[in-house]
Amino acid sequence: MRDFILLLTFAATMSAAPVVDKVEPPCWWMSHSINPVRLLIHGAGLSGASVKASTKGIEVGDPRSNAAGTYLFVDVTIKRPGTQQLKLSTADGSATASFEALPPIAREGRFKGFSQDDLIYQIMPDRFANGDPSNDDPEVSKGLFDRTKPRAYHGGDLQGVIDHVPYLKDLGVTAIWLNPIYDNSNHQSDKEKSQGFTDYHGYGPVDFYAVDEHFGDLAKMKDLVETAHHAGIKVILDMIANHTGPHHPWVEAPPTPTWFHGTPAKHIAESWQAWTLINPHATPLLQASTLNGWFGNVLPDLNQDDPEVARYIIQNTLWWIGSTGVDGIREDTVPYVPRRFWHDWTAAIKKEFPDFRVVGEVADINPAVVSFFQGGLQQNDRVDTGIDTVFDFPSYAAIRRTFAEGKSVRDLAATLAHDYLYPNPNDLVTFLGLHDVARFMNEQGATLDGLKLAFTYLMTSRGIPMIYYGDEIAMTGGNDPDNRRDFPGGWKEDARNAFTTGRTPDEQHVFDHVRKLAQLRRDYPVMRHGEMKQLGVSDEVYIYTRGDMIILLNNGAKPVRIVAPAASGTWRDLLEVLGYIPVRDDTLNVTLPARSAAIMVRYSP
Ligand SMILES: [Ca+2]
Ligand SMILES: [Ca+2]
Ligand SMILES: [Ca+2]
Repeated sequence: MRDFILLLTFAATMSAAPVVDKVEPPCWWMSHSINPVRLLIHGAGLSGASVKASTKGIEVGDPRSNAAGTYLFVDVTIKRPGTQQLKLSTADGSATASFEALPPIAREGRFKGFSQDDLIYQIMPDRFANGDPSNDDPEVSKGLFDRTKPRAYHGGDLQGVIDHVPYLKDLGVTAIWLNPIYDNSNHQSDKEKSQGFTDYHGYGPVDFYAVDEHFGDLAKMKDLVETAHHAGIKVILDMIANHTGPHHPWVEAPPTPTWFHGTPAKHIAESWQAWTLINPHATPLLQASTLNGWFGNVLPDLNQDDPEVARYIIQNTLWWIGSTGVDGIREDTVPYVPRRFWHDWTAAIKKEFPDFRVVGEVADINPAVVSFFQGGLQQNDRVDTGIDTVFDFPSYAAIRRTFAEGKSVRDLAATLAHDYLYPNPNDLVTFLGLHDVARFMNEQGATLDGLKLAFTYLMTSRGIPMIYYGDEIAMTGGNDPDNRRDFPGGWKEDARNAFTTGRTPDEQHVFDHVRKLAQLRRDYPVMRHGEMKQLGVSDEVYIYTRGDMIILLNNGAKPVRIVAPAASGTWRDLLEVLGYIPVRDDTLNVTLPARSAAIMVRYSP
């Protein structure tokens, strides 16, 4: 046996003819702002290889291999579209690899960005709808698919999203954010195997140039974007630049020695110390556990200070945008990446796709931390990230305290006092739930009336509102993964279908309210663009305006008399709680029922 192993080793050393198994990116466009594009070719025996193209449609630069001969970096300039066979030759032999030179990117109706005119809907593809049962369990023996286990794959996919575009359109959604669709590992985590611990959520990529086979493929993703665009719905893709999944092949054999911060055996443990990132007195040493640590102490941390890593990520982002036609990106774990990288990354995106927009995840409830990462301003490090907007976690926390727990509404009003910190507070993406927090309805004290008030606030206050799938039907669920239950009716074997006629009365009640708010937001531009001004606030009552619209919220358990300045004439409550109200002496004087809201506009018959 020992001799046999020696023989194999010997054979491996001798048979050094080059082998190629992957070219990244697999294609690129003519007339692109990145031209030449840098290819990362993976294989074996690539040391000292020369690279020749099969036609004059592309020009090939001087290749460089890593020490192990497993990766080759080579620049290609695209002159004409067409399929290329790249021939890689060494003294020991040659190999070929395909690369597609594409015509210039088609732009019509694509890369549109998102704005205050939009209503975003977040979908976790594995948990929304199963449109293609044939992809549920690609590797049956591994047992990754099991709807009874909260951390296993449940079978939801891109076809399921396509199938429910009419539902989203009817609800009034104008943009969808999909959690990551990259190919994730087909390993189950060794710990907690009984729970079916998989990467169904998409945040552990093992291939940055492929769609996970549980969700579909690149062609299916293009279908999804086209179908959504046809319905007037934009698409926001979730992307990750901070880390890879623990099973990415780079972890065992990185393309450069500095590809990652550390190795599985020796790396910095991640510890979230956001204050070090915004603090002018903090040293790089103090920031290292947040910036360079392995997220959750599990996910290998990419080193964006290695220029090859930075270039790889930038090209990868532009490849996904160009290949799919998406309109925006939701970028994961923004604070854990050097801000200088974000500056370069957003500049590269905007150069090619000027209307494109990025929303960054800064999961912190301190506005001083969150605002630091919104682009449009150089902060104390002289860096402008260029990231268009960020999620409004501080408001989210206040919305929960106010409308779920029933605490004083002053807290919510006071949160907006920090808006002066943001380069652009009106573009913040606001929400009352998302995939990383327990559902609104699971908060202590949460009621349907509270949820409706929270939605009214969300859709009438400043920002770009976002709905987490299922909150529009008051879905319940505790912390991750319980907050990611399957949408009822997304699977044909489900007992009822809440996408159509199978809603319970409570679900229908909230759904109708959210749909109504979405319609109002569509029909009344001031709800999207009107300046937000606070007129009055007490423990129970919040009165504010959007342009010439007045919003009244009563978060208290009793009816309350509200007096507010308003032009004389007839006013009307768009939510139909108060009906038509005559206003005299420029004073609105109404009684608002317990835990309800009114959206007042001037009525002109
Ligand atoms: Ca499926
Ligand atoms: Ca996979
Ligand atoms: Ca990092």
